[in-house]
Amino acid sequence: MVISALQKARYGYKPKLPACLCSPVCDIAVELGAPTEAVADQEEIRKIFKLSYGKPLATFVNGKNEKINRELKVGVILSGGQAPGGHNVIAGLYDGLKKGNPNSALYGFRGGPSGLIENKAVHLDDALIDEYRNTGGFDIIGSGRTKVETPEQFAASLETVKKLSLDAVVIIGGDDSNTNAALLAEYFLDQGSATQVIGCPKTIDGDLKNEYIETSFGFDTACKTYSELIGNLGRDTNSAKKYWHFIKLMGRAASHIALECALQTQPNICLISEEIEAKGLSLDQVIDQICASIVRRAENGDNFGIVLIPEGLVEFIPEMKKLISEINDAIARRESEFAGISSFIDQMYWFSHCISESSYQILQTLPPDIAREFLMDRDPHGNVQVSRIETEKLLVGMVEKKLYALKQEKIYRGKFSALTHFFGYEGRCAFPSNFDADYCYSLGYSAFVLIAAGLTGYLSSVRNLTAPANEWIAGGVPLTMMMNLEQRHGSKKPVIKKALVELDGGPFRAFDAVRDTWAVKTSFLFPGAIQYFGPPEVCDEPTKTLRLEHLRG
Ligand code: FBP
Repeated sequence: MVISALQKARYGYKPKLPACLCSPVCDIAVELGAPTEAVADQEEIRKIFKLSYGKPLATFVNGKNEKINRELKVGVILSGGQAPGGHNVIAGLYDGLKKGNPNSALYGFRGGPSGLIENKAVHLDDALIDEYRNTGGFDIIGSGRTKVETPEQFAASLETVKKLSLDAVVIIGGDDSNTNAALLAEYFLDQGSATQVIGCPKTIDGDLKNEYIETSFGFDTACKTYSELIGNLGRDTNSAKKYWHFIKLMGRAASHIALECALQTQPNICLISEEIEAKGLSLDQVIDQICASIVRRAENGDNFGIVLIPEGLVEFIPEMKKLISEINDAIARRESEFAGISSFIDQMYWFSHCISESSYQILQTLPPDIAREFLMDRDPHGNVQVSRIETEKLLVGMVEKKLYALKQEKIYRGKFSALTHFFGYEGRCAFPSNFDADYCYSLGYSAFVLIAAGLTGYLSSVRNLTAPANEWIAGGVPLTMMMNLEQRHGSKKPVIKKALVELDGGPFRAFDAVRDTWAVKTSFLFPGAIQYFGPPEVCDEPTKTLRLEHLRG
């Protein structure tokens, strides 16, 4: 195999672990706290998770652990979108298992949850694990978005774990995948199976977090990668002074990525979906905001700038949200009928009868290419695929129209030339930053300790993340503790609560305090590429989001 010089150098990187996990495994004890409750809808959640509800928090401490050396067989799944550090979760889990007992075995399920359902297991050994240490991507076993939801899929998953005699399954995924992990843990218990289920918090979107999960892995590296690119564009446009760059950033519903990148690069404008929803702003009002900055900068002779747009924006603008939800409902209600309509014109005609008049009018006023993107297939969770809607192009088109009108009124005298970008896939498989490499390895190692302790229905948790790694606190959080009921596909379902940007939170307040200045005055920062070797203040610094959230705590 031919590898790059950086890949070779990263093989030699030894991820840092919390002090409690550096001891020999027989000296890592598990301390259990008091029983826990779900964040909301406790009675309903308790009824759904009869056997796994309300488990105590687990914290690892120094002390004797006699159970940790038993031989274990574990299966691991990478679920959902790629996030830098996934390979290190698997490496940490593997190393923990082998330290516990050299005869323990780890199997990877290929292609995500479908690998568990269809028993596509691959035995992971030293040679394979070593090939992927500290590298980005999920290619060691692949990932997928299949949801374990039908009785047949649950039964097939049980069949697989029985066939492989697995002691545990580790699911590395986001909020939906870990909701699935909780349901699977409950199902196994209900079926009298001893197979445990442990989750690990993954997603570049950064929306799987709470008091005990300070961040999901991958957010750090992805934001630093996008910020490098945004900084480069900032410097380019500050040199040539002729383009406005409209940059859409991944993140699905939450605007955490856009906000973190704004804090790292200081663009002229960063839209925050959660704020737009809270203020009930229409699309026209959002355009007015962008144009206000363009006009003011043009008055200073600055006909260039940077605009950051969160991927999920359209779902937070009231009239667009209504449109999307009506489209979703119409498709869900008459799925097979809709699937039979192939041409865009016929689809539009179909919707003219299936959604409200006001929503249909909006759909009609969208440029045809964008309207087509609104009608594309939903993901397996029934969500619109926001990564495929070119919001950045929609905004540029509307801004051009508005500026033309302002020119007629002699309010705007500048020159507007825009370029659009979408940064998402570019950051999901980057070499994990030192932070993500260390965090992920610790999460995987902690998953092993939770399994050895016989726990099920837990999410691996590593906290105190703004401190040096040896001061991190490791343990596990019961999955039911993070749940509430939400409307999904027409009925209330237990789900892990998604963490959106909090408008009274440290990161947003820090941004709010300076954004008016950035809107007019060029204030770009150029963070540069992620550094893997060098002083800790350059290589190990966590995200600004994490620092600012900790300040509040
Ligand atoms: P996860 O929530 O599964 O981690 O995926 C996040 C994400 O990268 C979003 O930011 C984006 O909207 C979506 O995945 C894209 O999905 P796909 O990889 O299926 O195109």
